[in-house]
Amino acid sequence: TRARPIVVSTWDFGVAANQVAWEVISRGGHALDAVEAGARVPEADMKNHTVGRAGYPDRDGHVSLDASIMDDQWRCGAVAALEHIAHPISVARRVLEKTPHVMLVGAGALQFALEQGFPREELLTPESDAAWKAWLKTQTYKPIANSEMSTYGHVPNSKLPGDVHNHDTLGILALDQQGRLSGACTTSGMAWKMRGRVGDSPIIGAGLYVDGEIGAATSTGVGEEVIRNSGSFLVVELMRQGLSPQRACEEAVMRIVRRRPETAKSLQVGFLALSRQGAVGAFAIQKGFVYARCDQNSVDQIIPAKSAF
Ligand code: SD4
Repeated sequence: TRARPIVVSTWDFGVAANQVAWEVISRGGHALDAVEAGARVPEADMKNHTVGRAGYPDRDGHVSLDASIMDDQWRCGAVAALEHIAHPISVARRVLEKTPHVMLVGAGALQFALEQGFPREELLTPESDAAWKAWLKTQTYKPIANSEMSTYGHVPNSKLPGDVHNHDTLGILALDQQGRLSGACTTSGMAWKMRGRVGDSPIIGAGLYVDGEIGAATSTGVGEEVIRNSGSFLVVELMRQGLSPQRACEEAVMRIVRRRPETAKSLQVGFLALSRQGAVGAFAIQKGFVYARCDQNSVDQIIPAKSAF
């Protein structure tokens, strides 16, 4: 039996990623190709300061990118703290395909990318450079919840263009016509992070997890909290125990809220999940998390997620 294909991804800018992923799915392509193609869209977007090229740098001015990709056969690849390569998701895919490893980081990841023929580029745009220099004046590291207009990776109260858009990490999950699931996650991480900081996005089980028998999950928000609760793995495991994708996302979020109530009040974490059967769930700590959905009946849909607060 043919599955009903679907693509979902985090945030409103997931719409553009879904369109490209859907093209792959609708011509009978593999979900893994779909999520990679989708993730490349925000990576190339010069207005998106939280993914790929034009991502905001760390506090020392280095743009350092994290990404992971996984299919339904337990095949996965990831890169962390990768510099000078505009499409970390495609490097993660090469790690999956061409190496005996799952994750490459820093200088080694860059070396591998260059060997694989990816061009070395300057990813810090004049706009991001200006935002970083503005940040250097105060140097306060305080991620603002997305509901405040200025979202993660954005300068609070900044007048710089692009800073009011709700742009964040892209997590994208797809179910193709053959019923194959895959997921991808790509980010420049928290703006003004310490050099060498790695978030949840490239960590299999934290920012992304896919189990072909059950479903897939991905996350956005403050990665430290997601690593702490092995968030995406937790969501999928809860689904294995019989929870719907929606209930699984709720439980994973509420575990953070219950364990660290004071911390949770002021930060955002959101999960997005897709079951093997094509059911979708999403939940976040704070209001403001939305996801984009594309299937045969609905394209370019943006759906607000429910939240704990
Ligand atoms: C990280 N989860 O590096 C990413 C960033 C993000 O909302 O999603 N921000 O922690």
